[in-house]
Amino acid sequence: MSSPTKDTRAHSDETDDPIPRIRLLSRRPALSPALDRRDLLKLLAAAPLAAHLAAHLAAPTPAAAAAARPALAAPGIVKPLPPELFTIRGTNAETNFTALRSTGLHTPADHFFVRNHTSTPVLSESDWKLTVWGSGLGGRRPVEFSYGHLRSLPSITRTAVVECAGNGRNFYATQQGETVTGTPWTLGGIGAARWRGVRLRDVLRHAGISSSAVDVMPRGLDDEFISNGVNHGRVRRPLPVGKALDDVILAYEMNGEPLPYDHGYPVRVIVPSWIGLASVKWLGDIEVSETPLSSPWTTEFYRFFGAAYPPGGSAPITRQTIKSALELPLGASLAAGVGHRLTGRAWSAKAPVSHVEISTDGGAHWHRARLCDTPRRDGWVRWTAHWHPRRTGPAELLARTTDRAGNTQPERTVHNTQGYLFDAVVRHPVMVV
Ligand SMILES: Nc1nc2c(c(=O)[nH]1)N[C@H]1C(S)=C(S)[C@@H](COP(=O)(O)O)O[C@H]1N2
Ligand SMILES: [Mo]
Repeated sequence: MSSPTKDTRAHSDETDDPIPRIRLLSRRPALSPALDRRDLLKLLAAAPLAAHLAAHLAAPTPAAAAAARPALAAPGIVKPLPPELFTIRGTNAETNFTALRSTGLHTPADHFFVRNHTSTPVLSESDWKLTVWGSGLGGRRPVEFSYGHLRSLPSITRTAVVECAGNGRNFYATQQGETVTGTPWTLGGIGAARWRGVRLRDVLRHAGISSSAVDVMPRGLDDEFISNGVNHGRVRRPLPVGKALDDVILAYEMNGEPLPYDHGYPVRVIVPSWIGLASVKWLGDIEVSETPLSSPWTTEFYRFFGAAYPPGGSAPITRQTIKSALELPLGASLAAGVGHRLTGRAWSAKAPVSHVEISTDGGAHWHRARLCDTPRRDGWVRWTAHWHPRRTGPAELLARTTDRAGNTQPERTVHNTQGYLFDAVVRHPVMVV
């Protein structure tokens, strides 16, 4: 979502890169277009390299892409994307918020949104290793961790949401009449899961992080990200040591299962409360530095640019913000004269949710929703509210979250050109019939 145009075939040149990875076999003869991607995946299930290739073949030609079934329309995503669960947005898949209605506090992996800059690499844990390197190791040589070594370290398990910085971006246009660039997510660029893994802190201490280290930069093993002809390299973004040594996890399980391919198998970073980009998937290496680090993801993307911000943009965005969402399609029809149980979710990256208010008359009157879960840091709460519409015609349903630090959703979000961190109350249109 960093840029509206992406080269979905982006991949690296065969440079003398010290870090082993599985690459796109781009010079293979073309496979029969009659063979669809699902057949291919089935056929090649036992061969990870070939499956990786298959994952890149979702849309070999525009004609084939047009003919593809909607469930297969996201190039580079491995898992099935049934249209009732997902809306495809370029290389990404947004969870339909309505589909969360039947799920609990943890989003099942098959419902979890996917945000890919390029495409999912199908890696294997036996070939995988993590390299920790850089000037922040006090002169020590790079240290490698195998998957087995990582799994032998003490583990922790915790619930955290992963939410894209662009979640809600579409409402800058539809609700505020403003132009922004990037993937037009509605509110489904978020999911919550139980992550199990090792503390980044433990890995950094094993590697011998020195007291002069200031920044730590995890990097993914997926293809280099090329946008508008510019190669930005592999997805990476620095974390200050304070955050890296605090609550960051190198996760290998999601909801009690090994990570799915699309969510970072075999190991991903989880950075609680920060924008999803920081939670680097398919982790390959971590640079530890005694001088500050940057990447295109902290200089060009994931900063606020626009009239309200300095000419060079704001500081890099770190934390996510506060939101609420209804588990109801935008534009849903509801019968007049009967009671409806409205359901939704509320979350804040800054503090546990305190309360949620609902307005069914466009914001004139508000009443409290009932919270169904104990609010916790870095998670979300489910809520319900009752509505008995009497008059037919269009209506707007509003839900407004307030957290325990006193943050509440504003009526309008200050514009930024890339449409990050939309936090305003969403005016959810419905039709009473
Ligand atoms: N290596 C790598 N890590 C990545 C990305 C990516 O494209 N490549 N996308 C990031 C972004 S922008 C988000 S919002 C989250 C999405 O995580 P998910 O796909 O598991 O939902 O992963 C982040 N980690
Ligand atoms: Mo994101």
